[in-house]
Amino acid sequence: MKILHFSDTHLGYNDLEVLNAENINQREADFYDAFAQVVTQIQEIRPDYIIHTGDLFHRASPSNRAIAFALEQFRILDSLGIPFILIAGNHSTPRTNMSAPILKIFEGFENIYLSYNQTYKMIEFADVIFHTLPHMNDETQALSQIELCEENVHKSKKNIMMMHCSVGAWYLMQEFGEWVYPSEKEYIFKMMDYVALGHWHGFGAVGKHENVYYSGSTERTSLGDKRNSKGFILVTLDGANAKTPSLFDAAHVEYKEIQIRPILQREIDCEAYENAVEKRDMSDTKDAIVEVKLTNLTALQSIDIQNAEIKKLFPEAMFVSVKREFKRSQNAAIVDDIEVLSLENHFLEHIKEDADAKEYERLKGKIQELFSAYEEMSDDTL
Ligand SMILES: [Mn+2]
Repeated sequence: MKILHFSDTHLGYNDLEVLNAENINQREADFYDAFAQVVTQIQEIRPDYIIHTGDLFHRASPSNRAIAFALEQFRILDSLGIPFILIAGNHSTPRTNMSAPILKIFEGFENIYLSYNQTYKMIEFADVIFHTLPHMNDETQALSQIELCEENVHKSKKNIMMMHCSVGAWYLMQEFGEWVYPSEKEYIFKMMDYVALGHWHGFGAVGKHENVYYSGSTERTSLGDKRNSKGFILVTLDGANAKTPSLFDAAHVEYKEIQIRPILQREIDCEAYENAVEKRDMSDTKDAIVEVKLTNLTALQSIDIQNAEIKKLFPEAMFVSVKREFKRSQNAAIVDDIEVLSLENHFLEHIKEDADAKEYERLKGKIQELFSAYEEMSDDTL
């Protein structure tokens, strides 16, 4: 059995005030493109089931363009004759009952199954049960809904759990109304063949669990997300479970990348500004989002060097953002402002002193990942 899992497509998201040739916000178009790439892959792979774990749209009330795009893509998916199961995430759940859930518009498609009513819903097929727990505004209800899920596990079929939440506090996105899955209920994961998660925007397995995965988002919803790899999961479950129901067969999980606009980081050392400008690395910057960090700035230089001037240094980039990092010896108030930026390097330097080269390399990757996760969390607002 092959299940294609994707999530957090955030249709309708827009950013950076750059328009494309069709006068559509370029980043908004990027999100449509990412979604369409997954649909193309679905047409090639032809999985047995398709699942989406929330935040289909960026907002609870998306724009007409986002809705029209989604309907067009859903028509393609529906025509494949493959069951497509979707749950609501925090972004697509209205916060009051004044507004209807947007996923309702997909009711009536033959092969599309929806879960948006803020309660547990079991979606059952001949060989598999999808246990869906969509986003719930009222967290006090969650426990009873999880217990319902637990009662409905049937060992004669495959059991797939679908949620949009943070498992533990680690995967919080610092957004309004996020839901943290209660840790005392994590034992349920062992009763499942696969647990499909949405909310966290990076791909990965969750902690000690072998069968619990975030597929990640299909694009980045903030410049704080430095990941250049986005995609979806293809899960393969074999048929052994029915014969040996007491044994848990680890799901075979494959991560498939899509092509997204790269985000690149470049540094210009202002201690030798002219030289650094001359020697700047322009490779691969065509159509990329380029984040230029001006380092060792003095207060005077900072006034002199205009962002527009820096942007001109990377003329082929789709967008250039400029970050300023001041010389250490400068005014403490200025240093405070850029604390997040320099803390990472400061920390790396500290590690370098204490670790041997090999260990440093290993830790460096980990530290950069943690810092980018931190930055994403602090940047990612509704
Ligand atoms: Mn999301």
